[in-house]
Amino acid sequence: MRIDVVSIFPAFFDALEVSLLGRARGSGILDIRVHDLREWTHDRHRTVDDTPYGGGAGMVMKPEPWGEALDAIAAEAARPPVFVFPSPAGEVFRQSTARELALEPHLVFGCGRYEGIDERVFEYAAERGTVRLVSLGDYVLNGGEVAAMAMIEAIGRLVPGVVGNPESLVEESHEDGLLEYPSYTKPSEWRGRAVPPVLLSGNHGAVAQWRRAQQLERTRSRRPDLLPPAERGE
Ligand code: JDK
Repeated sequence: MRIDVVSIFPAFFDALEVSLLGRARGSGILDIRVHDLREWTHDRHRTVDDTPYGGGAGMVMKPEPWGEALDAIAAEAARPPVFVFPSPAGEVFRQSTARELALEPHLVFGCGRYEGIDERVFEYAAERGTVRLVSLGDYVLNGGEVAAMAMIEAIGRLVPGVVGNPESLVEESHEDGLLEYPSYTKPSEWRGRAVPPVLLSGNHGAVAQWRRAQQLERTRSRRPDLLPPAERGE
């Protein structure tokens, strides 16, 4: 999979060189290229922002550097890519979104700053590929970079060959939308706290039942929105 990232802060993406995704990049499974938007400015101050038409606080990203960036990336592309613009006004990014995007051969992440990007950039991108405005969640970040990093990690780990043990992905794909059960490892007693005895019993049926009950209880208490209305209780 090819991923291009456009940002005025390319250093945010240095962390993509470590861990699982770093290895996948090294092995060529993921071809991730990070671009500095300012490379597509032409003035002395490499200006990327300007005041908003209609007034209001803050600055808006100018369309011209974005137009040149998208042209340069689209010119190299074999097929029209999917343009992902992190935005507080986007559709919410979910595991299902990650699964859809992991099937694409080419993603382009456009990371805005200030109060966002001139709206015409999204219209222009839509003429050169598919555009998705995507929110990481209902809170406001200072720009798209951290959201893009989270999305790239969630998508990248679903690309075949990135995760060393694909069994963990198979398990996830069979998940039922409940929260996970709690996990424990050695020692069996730590600072006066014992591991739940059922997990040491060797009784696989009892373990499965206990884990299921834990999943339901945790989901009811922390994420009742994930349960079907009938099972939500109070
Ligand atoms: C991309 C710029 C910052 C700050 C104004 C007024 C209410 C805020 C944009 N999930 C998520 N959260 N935040 C982002 C995200 C923020 C971004 C950019 C993504 C580019 N910013 C910013 C303030 C506003 N806006 C109405 C919400 C807008 C993604």
